Amino acid sequence: MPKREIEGDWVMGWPDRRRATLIAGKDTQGRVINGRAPLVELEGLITPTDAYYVVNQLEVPEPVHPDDWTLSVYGEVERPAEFSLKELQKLPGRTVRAVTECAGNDAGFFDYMQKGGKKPSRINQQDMQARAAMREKSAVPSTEEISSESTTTCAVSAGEFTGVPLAEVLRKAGLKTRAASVRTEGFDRGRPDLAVQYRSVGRSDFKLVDPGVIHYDKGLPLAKALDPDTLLAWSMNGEYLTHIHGAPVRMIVPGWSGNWWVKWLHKLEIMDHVPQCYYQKHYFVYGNSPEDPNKEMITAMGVRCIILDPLDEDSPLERGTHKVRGLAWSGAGAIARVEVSVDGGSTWHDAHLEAPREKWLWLRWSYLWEADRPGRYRIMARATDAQGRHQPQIPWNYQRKHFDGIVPTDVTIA
Ligand SMILES: Nc1nc2c(c(=O)[nH]1)N[C@H]1C(S)=C(S)[C@@H](COP(=O)(O)O)O[C@H]1N2
Ligand SMILES: [Mo]
Repeated sequence: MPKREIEGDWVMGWPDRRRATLIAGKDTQGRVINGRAPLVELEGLITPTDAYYVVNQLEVPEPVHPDDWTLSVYGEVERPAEFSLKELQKLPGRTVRAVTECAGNDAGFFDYMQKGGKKPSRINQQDMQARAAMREKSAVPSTEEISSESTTTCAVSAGEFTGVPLAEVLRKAGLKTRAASVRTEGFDRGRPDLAVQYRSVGRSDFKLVDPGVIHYDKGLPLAKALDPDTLLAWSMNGEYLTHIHGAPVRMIVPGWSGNWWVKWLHKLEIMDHVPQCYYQKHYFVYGNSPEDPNKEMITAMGVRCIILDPLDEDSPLERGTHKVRGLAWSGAGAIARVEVSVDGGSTWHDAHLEAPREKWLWLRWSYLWEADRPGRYRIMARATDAQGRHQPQIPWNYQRKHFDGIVPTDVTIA
C-alpha cells in the first residue's frame, strides 16, 4: 500500500469521511441568510459551528467589532447602564450546553400526521437547496410554491455556550419591583419577509400585519429571564461567536425555541409588562387561524424524539440485527425515557439512553432490533421527559410551530 501523506486534508481527518456540511441559502450580496446540515451526518452531541443551522428573519447586519460594541440596560431598573464585552466578562460566568431548535423545524410533519400523503424526508438535500433558493425571493409565493414547501427539516443543532446569566446583569442594574419582562433587541433591522409568513401558514389569502422596518426583538417574561441558564453568551463551541450566530453577544434561552435566542444583542429594556413585539404577537404564535383573536406567544418546546437510523430511504433492509437509533430532547428538562416500537405502536420496548443526560442537551438513544422475518415494519420512537411530559405536547396550530409528534419510519425487511 502506498504511504499516505500525513498533511493537508489528512491532518483534519480522512478526506472522504462523512461530515455534517451546511447547505446555505445566500442573499443577493452573498451573505448566508439560512442554512441546515443533515442531522444524520452528526457524530456526537455538539453540532460543529460550521454546520450549525442558521435562520435570519431580517437583514443580516454589518458586523460590529467587540471593542466598538456596548449593551444598554434601561427601563425598570435602579441603575441604567452600558456594558462593554470586557465588563460582561468580569461578571460570574456560566456554560450551558443546549439544543437550539427553530420553532418551524419539522413543520411539514404536522400535515403528514393529520392528513397522511407523502411523508416529508428528514434529509432530502435537493429539497433543502430548493427551499434555500426560494427563501431568497421576496414576493408572495404561488400556491404551488406554498404546497411544495412541505417541510423545514434539520433547523435544529446543539452547542456549548459560555456567557453571563442575564440574571447577573439584571441584578447589577437593580430590578424595580414592577419589572415584568426584558425586551431583548438585536441590532439587525429589516422588514419581515411576507413570503416566509405565507409559506409558514400554507395560505396567502389573508391579510398580514406588516410592521415595516423593525429591529428583531422579543420580550422575555421575567421568570425565564431570571433562570440561571438564560445567558448572554459571547462564546459557542469553545470560541467567540461567529457573526452569523449573533456576535458579539446573543441570548441563550434553553428549552425555548430559537426565536427567543436573540442574536446581535445591543439593548435590554426592562419593562413593566410583556410587550407585543412583532415576532411575539404576530408570527411566533399558537392559534387556530390567522384570524384567531386569541393567539398566544410560543415559549417552551414540547418533547422531541427522532429516528435517524434507519430512514425510510434505507429500505429494504437485510435480515439480521439492526441498531435503531436517534436523538431525543425536551423544552422542559432532561429526557427520562425513550421507547421504541417496531410494530407500529402495538408493543413498546425501552431504548438504551446514552449518557450524558443533561437538562437542555439532546441525548442519543438506541435499540437493538432482531429483524429475522421478512415483511413490512413501522418503527416508532417516543420520549418522556423529567417532568413526565410525553409526545405530542403541541397541538396543530395554523403557523405549525413546535411540532413534536411521533413520526414513524417505514421499512421492509427483504
Ligand atoms: N437578532 C436576531 N436574532 C434572531 C433571529 C433574527 O432574525 N435576528 N432569528 C431567530 C430565529 S427564528 C432562530 S431559529 C435563531 C437561529 O439561530 P442561529 O442562526 O444561530 O442558529 O435565531 C433567532 N435570533
Ligand atoms: Mo426560527
